[in-house]
Order: sequence, then structure tokens, then C-alpha cells
Amino acid sequence: MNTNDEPTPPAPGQTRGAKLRRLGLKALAGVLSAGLALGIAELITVLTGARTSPVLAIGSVVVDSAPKGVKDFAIATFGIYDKIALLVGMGLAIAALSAIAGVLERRSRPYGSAIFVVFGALGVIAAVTRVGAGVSAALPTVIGVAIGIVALRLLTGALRPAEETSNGPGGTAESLPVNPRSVRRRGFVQLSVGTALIAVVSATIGRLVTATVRGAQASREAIRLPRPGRRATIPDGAQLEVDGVSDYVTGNADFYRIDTALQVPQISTDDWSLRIHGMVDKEVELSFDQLLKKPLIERVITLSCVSNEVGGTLAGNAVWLGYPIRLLLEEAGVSRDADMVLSSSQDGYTAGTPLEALTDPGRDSILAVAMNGEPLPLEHGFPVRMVVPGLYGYVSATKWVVDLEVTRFDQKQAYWTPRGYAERAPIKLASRIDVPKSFAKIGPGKIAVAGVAWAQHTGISKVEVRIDEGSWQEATLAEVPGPDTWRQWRYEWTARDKGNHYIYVRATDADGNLQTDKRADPLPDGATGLHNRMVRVE
Ligand SMILES: Nc1nc2c(c(=O)[nH]1)N[C@H]1C(S)=C(S)[C@@H](COP(=O)(O)O)O[C@H]1N2
Ligand SMILES: [Mo]
Repeated sequence: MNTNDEPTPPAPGQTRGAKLRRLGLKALAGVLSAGLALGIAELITVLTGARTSPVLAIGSVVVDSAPKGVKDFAIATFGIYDKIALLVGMGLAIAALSAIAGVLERRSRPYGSAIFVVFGALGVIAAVTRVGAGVSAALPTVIGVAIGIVALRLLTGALRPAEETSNGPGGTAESLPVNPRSVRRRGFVQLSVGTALIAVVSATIGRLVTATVRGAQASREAIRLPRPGRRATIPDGAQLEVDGVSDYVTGNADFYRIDTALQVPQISTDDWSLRIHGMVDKEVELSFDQLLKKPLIERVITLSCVSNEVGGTLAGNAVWLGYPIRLLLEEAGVSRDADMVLSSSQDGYTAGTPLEALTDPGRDSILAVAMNGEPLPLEHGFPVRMVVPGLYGYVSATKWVVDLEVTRFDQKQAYWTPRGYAERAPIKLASRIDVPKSFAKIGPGKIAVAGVAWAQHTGISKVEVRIDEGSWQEATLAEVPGPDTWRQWRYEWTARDKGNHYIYVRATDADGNLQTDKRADPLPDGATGLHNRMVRVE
């Protein structure tokens, strides 16, 4: 192939290479303009709040409307990176679409601008339809898109001379002493750099200011936690001295996190209030200061997630400080006909909790403000969340909670109900082997087998271990402060035979129920089955 020859008829005034380059530049103009639109939108969120960002609003719509299977796939494939993966995916999609918009934009036929308008409209719809959003939620998108379109017009205009001024063959422009096209190109470069700079600077300022000045973090640091009226005491014997067993109290940094929030809601204590309404005698509204002044109690409660697989790590134990929800419901006066409390988070998540679990004086369901002696970490629900002993998190542990509606299961549905999960979901009896690790290579002799078992609000009365096809052997149980937390166990196995061995565990709850070995998936109401580990003795 001889590229020096002209293989195709040359377009007027430009070679194929130049044409491709111009297309590339137009695509770049589109991407830069979209970047500017998004950057400006982020800047405007300083005035309208972080939740009005179009990227986050659209992302949340995607998260909320994704079919169950897609969500499971995303969680399984990307794990805890599913949210980052979604944002990266959205970024790539936006880049591709805006490149196309750049290529399609013409002076007289502004198809590119039309694409911007369509996506702007989607952003506006996503932002204003979020729970608690007003019309001002449209502002970031509207202003961002308007400025983005101006940039798109200017940038593509700067690329135009070849197309609209050279209409004779040969491109007379080339022969002029000062090449107007290169002058325009220089204009394009300057405009591009300017657009990119403004986009990055506004996005950065927007994010920083919304995060700090409107600041949840700042108000969290200012909190002075009151002393609890009733303190939790953890017996010394709750923590076994076995290497590798889970800590009895899970540190905040190690605590599993599950939620649908793309961005951790940023609620300052000043902005927080809780409304209790619905089937009540009188509505109750509570501010954070009012909540802190109430006599708070401290409770040790193990939280677990319905999505936890057999042997999984979506469970954690913490010391919670808060106020009994029962007492707030008493203040409001609950109707006899009600059977559910629909709790909503500031970002629109909802959980449906059986009323009796919240009003039962024997079960301290709490509106928690602190976790392990610190104000709630932002990602665990700051400033206030619910914690209910014995129920899976998705039906009870609403983080960033701002609203409790007393209602009925036959009238209201919570977030996960139409997505296939059970309406009511008490935590199932479970046990887990923490040590030895899977596929551990261990020497023959005495081996510490240990882990945790849980049956929140009932308690664990027995744990047994079986090696291969042997008989079930009773493990030693650690102490617990009450029935609402997991319980550590240990068993000393004397390994003799070399080769692969399977270790199984099963628990019995305090009511005498034996853990089932029947395998069930987490959907719809929690996994069952026995955990086992394969180890190699050599
Ligand atoms: N606002 C809000 N609260 C929520 C959720 C959520 O998606 N949004 N997920 C629930 C689920 S499924 C679980 S298991 C627990 C997890 O709490 P953690 O992240 O503090 O461990 O929070 C619950 N509370
Ligand atoms: Mo969960």
C-alpha cells in the first residue's frame, strides 16, 4: 500500500487525516462541554445541597431501578466497588454520548445541543423527584447544561472554518501568508484549556464546599456525647484468646457496610429532625438536641445482613448508645390497628419494621446516636439510625433515619419488598468458623477451631463441631452480656491423619432450636445451611 498516492478523492480543502482529526476535535469539544456542564452543576450544589447533583441523582435512579439480578451481579462482580463501578460506567457513557454530541453539532442544525437538552431534562427529572427535593433541585442541572451548550457552540464554532469558509478545491486558505485556520485552531486550544480548567475547578470547589461548609463531618466532630443512664457491661469472658477469631466488638472501621446510598448522606445535626406520624394520636417531631437530652441507654447488639451467605462476614457487633424507640412511640400514641413502622432515611430508603418489635418493653429497639463510644460514623447512619435486636438490617436498621410512619403492612411497602425480599425478616440462627482459615495447611496435633454463632434476641445455648464424618462434639462457649449479640465458641481438635479434612459447625439457640443443615439462598429472607472449612493436615 502506497500512502503517498492519493487513494481517495480528496475532500475539498482537506485530506482524510485532517478530516479525522477534525472529527476527533469535535468529539473532544463535546466531552469538554459536558465536563463543564457537570462541573458547573457541582458548583451550584453549594447552594442547593449535595443531593441535587445531577450525576448522583441519575446514579441513584439507576441504582433504585436496576433489576434485582443486575444488582446482585454488580455486587458479586465488583464487591464493595459496585458504586465506584457504577460511577465509572456512567462517566464513560456520558463521555461517549457527549463525544457524539460534539460530532453532530452544526451551526444551523444544533443536534449536539439537543442531546445536551435531552440529558439535562433527564437530570432534572431525576433530581426533583428525589424524596424531599424541591424545585431548586433542578438548578444545578439547568444552569450546568445551559453553560455546557454555550461551550459546545463556541468550541465547535472554533473548528468551523474548513467546513464553511473554504468552498473551492485546493483550499486557498493554505496559501495565505497567515493561515486563518491555524488561528482558529489556536482559539480552539485556548477555549478547550479554559473549559477544562473551569470544569475541574468548579467541580472541586463544589465538592469540597458541600462536604465541609454544609458539613456533616464538622457537626459530628462537635458532638459531646452524654453519659448513658444505663451502661452496657461486657463480661471479660466475651472475647476468647484465640488468634484469628473475630473481635467480640467489631471496630467501627471494620464494621461491614451495606446500603443503597451512592454518596453517603451528609446531614449535619442542625439539619436533622425526626418526624413520627401516621396512625398516631399526635405527631412527634424531634431535633438532635432534644434527642441528646433524653435519658439514653447503651446496648450491645449484633447487626446482620440478610444478604450474608453461610460463613459470610456481613455481621458485626457494636455498643450502641441511643433512646428506646418504644418511648417515642408512646409519646405519639400508636393506633391499635397499626402493625408496622415504615422508617425512611434522608436519601429515600425505607424499611418496614413490625410494630411489636419496636414497642416490646423486653426488646430495646433504639434510635442510636453513637457506635462504640463515638458519634455514628457517616457511613453507618450519622447522625441517627435505628438498631433493632433480632431483625435483619434491611427491615429495621435504617441509617440516616428522618421519618417514622406508623402504618400497616397491607398499606405500605418498604424498599426491598417489591424487589423480592420478605416483608418480615427475623434473623436466622447462624454459626461461622473463623479459624482455621480455608485451605490452611496445619501440622498434626492440637488445633484451635473457633468462631462465632448468633441468634439475636434469642441467644445461643450450644455450638457443636464435627470433623469429616465424625460425631458432633460440643464446643466451649464464651460469655455474653445478653441474647442480642453473637457468641464466640472454641473447640480443640487433635488432628492426627494427614490429608484434607472438613470442619463443620452448627449451633442451637436458647429455645433449643437446632440450626438447620438445609441450604437456602439469602433471597428472600436469609441464608441457611452449615458452614464448613476444608483444611490440610501435613
Ligand atoms: N438508609 C439506609 N439504611 C439502611 C440500608 C440502606 O440501604 N439505606 N441498608 C440496611 C441494610 S440491608 C443493612 S444490613 C444495614 C447495614 O448497616 P451498616 O452498613 O451500618 O452495617 O443497614 C440497613 N440500613
Ligand atoms: Mo442487609
